[in-house]
Amino acid sequence: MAFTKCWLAYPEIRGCRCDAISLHTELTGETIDRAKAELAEGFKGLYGAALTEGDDITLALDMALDPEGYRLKAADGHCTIEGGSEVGVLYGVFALLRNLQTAGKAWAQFTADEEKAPSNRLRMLNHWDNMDGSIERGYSGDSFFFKDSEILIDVPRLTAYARMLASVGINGITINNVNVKDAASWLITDRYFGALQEYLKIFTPYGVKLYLSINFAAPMELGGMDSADPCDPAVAKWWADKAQEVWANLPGLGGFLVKADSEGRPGPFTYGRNQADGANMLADAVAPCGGHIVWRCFVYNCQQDWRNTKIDRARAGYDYFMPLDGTFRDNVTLQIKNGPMDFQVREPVSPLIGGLQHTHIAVEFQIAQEYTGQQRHVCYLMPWFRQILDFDMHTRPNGDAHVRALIQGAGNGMVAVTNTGNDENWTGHDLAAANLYGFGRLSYDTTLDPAVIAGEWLRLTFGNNEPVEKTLHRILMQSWPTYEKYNAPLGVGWMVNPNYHYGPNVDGYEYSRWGCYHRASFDGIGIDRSPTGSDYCHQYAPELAEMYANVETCPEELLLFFHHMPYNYVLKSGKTILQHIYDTHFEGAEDAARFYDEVVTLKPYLDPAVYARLEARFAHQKEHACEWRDVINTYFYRKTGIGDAHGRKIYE
Ligand code: GCV
Repeated sequence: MAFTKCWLAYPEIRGCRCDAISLHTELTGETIDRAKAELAEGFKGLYGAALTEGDDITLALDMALDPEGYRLKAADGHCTIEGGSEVGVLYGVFALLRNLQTAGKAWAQFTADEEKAPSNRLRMLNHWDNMDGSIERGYSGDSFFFKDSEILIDVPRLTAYARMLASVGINGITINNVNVKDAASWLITDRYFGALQEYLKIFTPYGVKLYLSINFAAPMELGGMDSADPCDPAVAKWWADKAQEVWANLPGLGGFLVKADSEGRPGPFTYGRNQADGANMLADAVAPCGGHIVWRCFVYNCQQDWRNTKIDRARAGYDYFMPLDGTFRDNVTLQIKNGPMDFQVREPVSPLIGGLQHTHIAVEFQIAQEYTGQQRHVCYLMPWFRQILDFDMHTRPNGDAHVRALIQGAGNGMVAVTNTGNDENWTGHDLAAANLYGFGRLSYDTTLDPAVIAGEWLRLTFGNNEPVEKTLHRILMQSWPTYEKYNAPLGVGWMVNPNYHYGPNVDGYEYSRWGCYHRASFDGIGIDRSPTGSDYCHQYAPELAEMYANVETCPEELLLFFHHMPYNYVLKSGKTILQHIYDTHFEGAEDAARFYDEVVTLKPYLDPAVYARLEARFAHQKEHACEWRDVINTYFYRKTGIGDAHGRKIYE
């Protein structure tokens, strides 16, 4: 299937054409070849210029730089790009091409003086692609990795993807779903080594390490053993031999990603072992091969009884993993979802992120928008991710405990469940590509301003096109607050259709086994997570625990996450909770209608195919936001019998 070039289209910088720009380098190798090819393509698009030999641009190494860092200097038509390694040089080349576009200047006028090192070592995407070609929580077509239990080797598409990832500094991908099903268990066998070697050839020169999700019970499924007990020496030996075989065939493989004891997946609990027993056994198996184990912390009881108000799913990650701090091997990273629940539009930062002091961690984000509009609603998530990175966990009395600091250093980083599929535009909604671009940029530099990232992405994608840039920038920046307005109120989450997770269904999860309740009654709503309830709030450092425990100091956007509150409780705005619910839902639907009206004005300035896709998505969002508004407002009207203070229509 044809595909767009996304932010690597290199649209012409108008009025700045030149015949040639020349390059000199003594460096050689595959990564440098990719860097040169990128410059050639970029200059052809931006300036109509050929890349020739000469000294306009020099590529070199400077071992004093971070291995994935670069230094870019440009003035008077001359530019030097130095990298701490060949990949650093490649990143510098992408930085040059990006900066040229955002500056929008002629080559001779362009100046730069920038030195960068990545904020995080691990900057990874997780694909939830199944080997039948479907994608769990995929909203942009089918997998471009798999189909009918085979690995697809679509070199142009894979190469385009590797370029996109490298251009924003992503350095790892897991290609198969963490729910390892069917043929996927066999990815670590000779059935698939040949095809995976082709993947290594494509991704490695771009600095992107390949990872595989594995089935913890593989010794049983593949090895015919009767146990997968991590403390059984025969199981450990099976994995050690397997690792030797895998790395002998797939040299350069990054490692394995594991979802164990979660939502029906096998894991160490089956054998009375803990999560560290499982992770460390695998870590020891892969260590001689230089392998890395990324172990997910999304472990909770998904067979809960809603009648039991003592169990709190939010507590689970911390309760299971915190006692194990310091016991994980050095080549293990614990991958922790950004919040304690599951990618809701608003959640507190997971206390486990701050709690663990002696364990490598990566924060897991989701750009697939499972609960934030599924790439049919616009929801630019970087403002939300940036808030999370900026959050101070207060867990290092003498040091920096902002999330962004806690994920620095070896073995740590950021991961996103990705939003790509084989749709022509990669991400279904054209604006969802801003989340892929943005996640990469933010993981490389956690201090970047989400508004700046959005501006870059727009300029790179649409060229210098003022009406488009201005309008879409405004929409992107308002999109997450808007989505939150017409979604579940004040941090309580989960008012969605079960399984599908799209569209409003206030009680969809209320009486189920999944542990995600809002406990709305005739007089109030929210979960008591203070000491009178589950006391989840004491999983945080004392300052935060106190803040969350007290209704006066609890941030209002999370009030119902932490407290069961009466509908007539008056918020700082002077409105009751009930009126706040009504107002935000009316406003959210109005915002969505305005987005549509604004997008329609862009018709003359957009490529017709892009416009048609955008118009259809925004029309749907506008209508669907009304559905959200009406379902939620009606629900609370029926619970309370109290109407809108401004007399607006609430259905009965
Ligand atoms: C891959 C949520 C999603 C599941 C997903 C799971 C996870 O529960 O709905 O589709 O499974 O998270 O993160 O493992």
